[in-house]
Amino acid sequence: MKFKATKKVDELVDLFSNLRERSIKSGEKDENIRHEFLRDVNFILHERKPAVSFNWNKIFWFLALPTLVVLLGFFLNDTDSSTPCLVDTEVVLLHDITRKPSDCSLMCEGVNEVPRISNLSKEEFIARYAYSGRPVIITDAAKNWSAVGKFSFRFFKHLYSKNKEAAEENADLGCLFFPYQTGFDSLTEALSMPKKRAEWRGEPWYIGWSNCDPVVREELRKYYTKPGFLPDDAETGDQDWIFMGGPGPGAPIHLDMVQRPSWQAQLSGQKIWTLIPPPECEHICQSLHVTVNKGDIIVLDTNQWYHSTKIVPTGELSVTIGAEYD
Ligand SMILES: O=C(O)CCC(=O)C(=O)O
Ligand SMILES: [Fe+2]
Repeated sequence: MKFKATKKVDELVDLFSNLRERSIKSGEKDENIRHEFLRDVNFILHERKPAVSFNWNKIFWFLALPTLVVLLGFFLNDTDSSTPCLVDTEVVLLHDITRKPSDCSLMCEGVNEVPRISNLSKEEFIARYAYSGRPVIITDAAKNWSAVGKFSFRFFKHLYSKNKEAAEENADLGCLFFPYQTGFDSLTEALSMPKKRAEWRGEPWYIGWSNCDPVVREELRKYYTKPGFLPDDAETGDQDWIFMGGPGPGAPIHLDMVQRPSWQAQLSGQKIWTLIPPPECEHICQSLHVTVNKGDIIVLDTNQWYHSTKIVPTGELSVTIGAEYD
């Protein structure tokens, strides 16, 4: 029995490896292959079907599918450590295929661009955007924050040199570091890059991290306030998310594992976002591209929209701060 299962997994691994090789040969990027793979699995699982009554078939798939996914992830991660994996971790894949399907008519039906609105009132924000999943840009909403122009590579280097432990990743607390294509092991290492590189006269870089250190949080919040369009009783999360880097690719396409929508303020530079609806909404919703300018705030449910970013060459680093809200 064990042998049979292993053989099946081997066959699946061969199948996916061949597919991947063929796609790479035909000019596809590895990142897109992973994305398409996850979206296809998603589509199969989230496609709305008439309710099926309780039966053994359903129970079998309920038990077998997560097992298969875990086995597949394990084998793909383990078979050959010299080639990049199709599936990074079983957790990401499991999250992607077990997430709650989106309400497409609420989040994206009829949306063909991300609206840019100035002076958005709390009432309009609550009625149209806050909890619908519809993305929006509130222009100039962060323009008067002193964080604009203040938050920079030098600012963060100084801040974390005074709070060394805060720069260490702690996944249990949710303090994460995203090196993207840089290969940095930690925020400490990233903030120690040579001055020349930091000033964008060396190898390109883009990084992101979340802060959950109370001292750092208090310091950061001296320079910004809760965005004015958020409902009075809305809590903005304790965790600040910061993304920073120069022209070129930002975050690759992904879906987050957060439960709440987020806002992100562009404090310096300019960033282009690509938003892709989840597969179950593809038939009625479309992908969107939008540019966020310095001083603007984008509101997005990163748990429902697949998203990627690209930094525009403006002569300034892109620096953003954001948080979830409820
Ligand atoms: O700002 C970026 O480049 C990516 C941000 C992101 O992925 C997020 O806020 O969920
Ligand atoms: Fe994200």
